[in-house]
Amino acid sequence: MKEKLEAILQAARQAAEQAPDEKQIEEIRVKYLGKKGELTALLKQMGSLSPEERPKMGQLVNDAKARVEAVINARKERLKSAAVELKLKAETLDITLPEKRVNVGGLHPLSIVTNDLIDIFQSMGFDVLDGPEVETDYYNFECLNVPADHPARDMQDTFYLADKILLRTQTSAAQIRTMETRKPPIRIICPGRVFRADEVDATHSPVFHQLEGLVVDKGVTMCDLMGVLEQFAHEIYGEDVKVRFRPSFFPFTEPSVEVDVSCTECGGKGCRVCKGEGWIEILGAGMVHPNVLRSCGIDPDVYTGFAFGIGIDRITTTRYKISDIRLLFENDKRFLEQF
Ligand code: 2NM
Repeated sequence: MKEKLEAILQAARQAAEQAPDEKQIEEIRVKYLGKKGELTALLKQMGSLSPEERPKMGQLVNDAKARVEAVINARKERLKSAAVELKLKAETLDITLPEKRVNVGGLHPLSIVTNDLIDIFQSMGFDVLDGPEVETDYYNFECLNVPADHPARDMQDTFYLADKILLRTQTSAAQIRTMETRKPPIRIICPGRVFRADEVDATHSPVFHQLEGLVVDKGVTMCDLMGVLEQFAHEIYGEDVKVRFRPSFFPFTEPSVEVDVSCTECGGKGCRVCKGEGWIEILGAGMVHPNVLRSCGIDPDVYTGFAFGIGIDRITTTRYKISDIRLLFENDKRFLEQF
């Protein structure tokens, strides 16, 4: 019986050590240690032994079972870690591979310029606001001191949606709404889309973009207007440009000015871009008309203010030397990918 035990032990150990995978090691376990296994069978044969031999032999068989079990478990562990290693090897990432190019898109040139303008005015303490694109005649014209017979009110120039309902022709309406609800000091800018029934050509579009600004407080003067706008012109076009204020007229400001910078193309000598003038107009501005303040419930004897309007499309086309404003609205990827 002892020899038989030795032989089984030897065979089990060898089989376990050579088992190629987890399935076969399980089969070996059943073959030797299972209920009908060879070692279990040996235990059952102990009845034929003498009472003195029985415990000794029992001890030997149980030792053998434990040893076979240990060999099997060790082999199981090794097979398991070998499988994990194999899996890891198969899933290895080659981090030296060049990455797949992802097309992430970018900002529209108008958005780039608008963001730059917002940065400049925010750094001077202005809040950014917006308002509805569909406006009433009251907020778009009446409040702004634009008389009923003014040409801007003509159907030819303004998109009317219904009686006294229109697409805003300037962002001033948003500023009027702010003056009605906020108490001075007010320092705001309103960037946004505006609409005019213009004929489309290289410099005109029925949809364009404006950034209007408004400052209202006690003691605000023309000097403040000039200081802020000169600072703005230098930030957007550089310290070297010259800035010029020309008298002008707007119904909502008095006095009114237009602001020019020395031509960014020729430096002021006169060229195709400035049409030989040496100057490029960049914005309109003025001291807010007392009628406008009054219609917003602000006492013009206590408060004064200045306002300005900047054409964002114009700044964008001059900055990037875009020859036709229509390029800004066609969404041609070949154009947009250049920014
Ligand atoms: C311009 C020129 C001058 C302007 C006026 C106002 C308001 F709401 F305060 F009355 N906002 N913007 C203004 C003044 C706009 O655009 C060329």
